[in-house]
Amino acid sequence: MGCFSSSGRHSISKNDANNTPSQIIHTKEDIKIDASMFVGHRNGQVLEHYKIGSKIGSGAFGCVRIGTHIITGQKRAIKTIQKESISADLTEREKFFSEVDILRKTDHPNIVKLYEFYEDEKYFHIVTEFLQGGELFDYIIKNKMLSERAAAVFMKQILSAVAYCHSNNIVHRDLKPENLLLECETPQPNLKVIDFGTSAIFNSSKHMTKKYGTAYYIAPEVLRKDYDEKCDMWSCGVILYILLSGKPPFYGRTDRDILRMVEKGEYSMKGTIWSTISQGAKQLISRMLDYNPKHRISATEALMDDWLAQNTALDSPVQAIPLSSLDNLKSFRAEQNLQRAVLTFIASQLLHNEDSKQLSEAFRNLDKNGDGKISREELLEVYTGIMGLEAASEEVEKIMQQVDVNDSGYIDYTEFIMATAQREKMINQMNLEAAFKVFDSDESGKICAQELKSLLGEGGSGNETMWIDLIREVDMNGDGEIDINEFKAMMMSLVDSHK
Ligand code: 3AM
Repeated sequence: MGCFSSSGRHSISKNDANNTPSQIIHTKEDIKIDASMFVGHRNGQVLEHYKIGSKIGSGAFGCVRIGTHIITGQKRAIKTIQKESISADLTEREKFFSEVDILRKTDHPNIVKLYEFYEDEKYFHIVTEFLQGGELFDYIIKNKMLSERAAAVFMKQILSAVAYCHSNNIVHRDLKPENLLLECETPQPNLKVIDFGTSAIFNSSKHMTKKYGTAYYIAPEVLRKDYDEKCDMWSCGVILYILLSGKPPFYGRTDRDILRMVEKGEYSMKGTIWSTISQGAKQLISRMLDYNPKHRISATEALMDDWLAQNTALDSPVQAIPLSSLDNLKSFRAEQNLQRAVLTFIASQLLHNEDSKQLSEAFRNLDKNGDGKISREELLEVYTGIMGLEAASEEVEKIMQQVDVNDSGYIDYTEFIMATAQREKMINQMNLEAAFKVFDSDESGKICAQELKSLLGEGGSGNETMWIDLIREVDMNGDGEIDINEFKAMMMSLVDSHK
């Protein structure tokens, strides 16, 4: 790419540089900063950035290994696919790229996070977060069946991911316990949906016709090759049935036998196990396993189901949101667009899962309707519990103005983490150096306007002068570029102002 030199057409004179940086202000409407901007922008070989460890699993596509991120020491899952193996097979190739494209667009606490994407001569590598708690499938086998409360907590997380996907026109098409991984091995672990290889962007006015899925979980209309996103809700119904009873609703000795049962859509909730299960749980299952997808419950509706709500209610809702995270949300300030961009990068790519675990819980508790994003109304509900309505409304507007950096009208997951994580955990030498390397994509040791444009340019209207102005905000020595010291000074001022 190459930076413009300080004597080039975009050079900035010393006089310009003497202007106080705060005189040039571009609003966040000019530059919409989004976590997805940082996925895939990597130079070099995967081995330059990761120490490759043991194999976690394999499939027709290739294999998944644990990789240790050299800079941060974080463990991540690296799925490697031999180019040759998918070059001839169009479907496999499509599946592979659709997974990358779709994961890039998602930002949700119950969807596996995509970090990076590498391509070298022989291989593609997809780097995602490493979920060390294993598959929900193994958890069910170990626990035989779950209490209604535990099943409801898992189901709410699955539905939240599904509601988020559907509201973004994404259909998963292969939801099953093997594709639901646990973050860690605690008694009630956080769950994440993986494997978006068969997912697709759907068009609500046009039905899908390709048959994807796994026998036990596939919806009858998928077998008829005429379906919409509600097929995911059928799979959710099967999963809930299994969580509560330990057995699948449609079964048989072979796939063919199972599919015959699915086609009929007949299942039973009678017998000893089911006699101990509440009416509310059974009702939700039958609304998810409604044979007619038009009448079948949607993910948003299911999240409001009484049984689900009662079994996932917090004992003390206000306490469940740590006041410190609310305080941080209120006091979040990053005046410069570049500061917001660097914080978004650190929050989405460098923060350790353990550091954001509590915040992730706080996010879920604030997200009352469980759709994976926080609305003005949800924020207002919390703040009116602490202060008067007028003050609360004012506060919420301020928060939205500062924290909603991609201007979506909601606080997305990464935005919440960015605003509420401890500044010291986010802004430290190691993270700043790692962030600088990504912004300085040509590795010249300086960030120039062109590099900012190609990294952040996707979401904004972005005229040429805007990128130069962004540099100017931070460029202390007036050479038209940002060096590591200027970069660090810009970010460290956020730590100082936060104290
Ligand atoms: O081969 P098995 O079924 O044991 O669970 C996934 C599967 O395991 C695991 O890799 C295998 C092939 O998909 N896997 C996939 N993504 C993962 C992740 N992000 C993962 N394990 C941990 N973290």
